[in-house]
Amino acid sequence: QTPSPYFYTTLSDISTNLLNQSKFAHKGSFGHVLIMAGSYSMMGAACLCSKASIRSGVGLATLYIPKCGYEIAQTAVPEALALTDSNDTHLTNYPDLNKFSAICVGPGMGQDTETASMIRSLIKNSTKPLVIDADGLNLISKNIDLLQELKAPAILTPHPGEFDRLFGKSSSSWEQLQKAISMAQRYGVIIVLKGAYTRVVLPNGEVHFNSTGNSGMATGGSGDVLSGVIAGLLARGLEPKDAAIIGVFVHGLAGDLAADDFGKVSLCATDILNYICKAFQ
Ligand code: NPW
Ligand code: AMP
Ligand code: MG
Repeated sequence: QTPSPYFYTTLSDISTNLLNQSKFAHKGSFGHVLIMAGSYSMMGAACLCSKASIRSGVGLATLYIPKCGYEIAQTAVPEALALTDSNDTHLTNYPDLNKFSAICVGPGMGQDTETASMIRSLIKNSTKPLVIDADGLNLISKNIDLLQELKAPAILTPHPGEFDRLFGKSSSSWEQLQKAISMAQRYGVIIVLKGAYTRVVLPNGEVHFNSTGNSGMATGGSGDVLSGVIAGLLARGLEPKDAAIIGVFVHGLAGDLAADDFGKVSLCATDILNYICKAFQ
């Protein structure tokens, strides 16, 4: 009998050993994440994402943003280093990737054609593990076989609308899930199909349904926080599978703890961010 490929992630599945903090640790022990995000009018996404990576225990975070975002980033996320692109309003390039241990690309990035060529080049050249979210996914959807050119492990974090843009519309959420399984296998990527019971789909066909999270999280910026959490864990050195499953679980738990205090109606993405620490505890 073939074992079921379906799993349900609960607290007992989360290995806290993976989050050990050695007494002798220094910030170099916990990786350096590069967050490539933001554009004119969507700097909030870049700030939420980078702050979430820091709350998830990464040693250092560098936020790569268009020039218009420099003062915003330095003020809103003083913990992050800020590096600017040569362009004022959107990203056209990426920095030297050598010193980074993982990269998150896409939140609030916009869909300019120059940003599209930047992401094509990033996908073909990065040997560092990638989290691809939001406009990173929207840009790839115009040329899906780019995923065949990935050199590094990648975690894609689409909401159902982004998933449809990437892989075409499905007639039901079951059909969408089956498509996610075959796409994860075809391209050798992890697909985090977001929503209630977010499904983490692995290239080996396993699907891990998440047990945490609530409808209060259906609010702008929630997903930008999630991609930051996963990227922070990835940069810390977790395997992509663990970063995705634990990241999704912790993000949902932060949302649940925030909803306990503030209620689902008023919950906002900053609340999720501020409860990541309680969730890790
Ligand atoms: P509908 O509404 O149901 O018809 P978009 P976005 C669908 C940035 N942000 N189930 C939905 O369909 C992001 O990072 C910046 C089913 C609609 O068609 C991105 O870069 C913020 N369908 C950029 O904005 C805060 C679903 O998808 C479409 C679905 C655009 O991202 C906000 C909407 O999605 C935001 O994060 C679901 N669960 N969810 C900032 N403060 O800087 C969505 N859809 O067009 O991809 O827009 O997700 O807002
Ligand atoms: P995004 O659409 O990219 O901002 O992502 C939304 C985030 O909020 C994802 O992590 C979703 O899983 C989460 N979310 C949205 N709606 C719900 C819901 N009804 N139940 C649980 N989580 C949700
Ligand atoms: Mg999003």
